[in-house]
Amino acid sequence: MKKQIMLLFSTATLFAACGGSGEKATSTESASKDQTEATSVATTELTINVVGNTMDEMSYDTKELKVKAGAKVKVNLTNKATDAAMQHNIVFVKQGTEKDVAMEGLNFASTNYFNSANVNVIAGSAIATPGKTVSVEFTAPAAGTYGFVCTFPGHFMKMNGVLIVE
Ligand SMILES: [Cu+2]
Repeated sequence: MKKQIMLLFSTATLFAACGGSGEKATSTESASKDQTEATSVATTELTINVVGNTMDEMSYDTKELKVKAGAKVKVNLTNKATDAAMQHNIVFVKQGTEKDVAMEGLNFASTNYFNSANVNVIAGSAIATPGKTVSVEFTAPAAGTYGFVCTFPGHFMKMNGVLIVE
């Protein structure tokens, strides 16, 4: 009996370990994209959290991010949820295309629910599972107002905001 329980436990641990490492690979991938060119220019680092544990509650803790045009930007997104169903990302887009990018993203589950080749997409992060932080790095575009959105299925309506480039 004891042996059986131990076996179950180690299987569960294995599962958890698999999930964790798979995810890490994705976020490292997106983070390393701009790493080579980020050496000379200082990076503007911003933090944004997702709060809430249900589809009703879920929300970015800020609706507005501000950066300077041409700046190297690193945005760290932390998912504060504890419910496993709460999975989020942050995708920066041309303002007004949040819904389109999110809807198209339904067909891009394997690339974090967005199409990075879409001309309206500036940059996007990996999916952050509960308790995790993911990062996305990009060069701020020309001055203006842009949007950001979570493209995880069903989230774009509640999870969006603006990126102001000065
Ligand atoms: Cu979300």
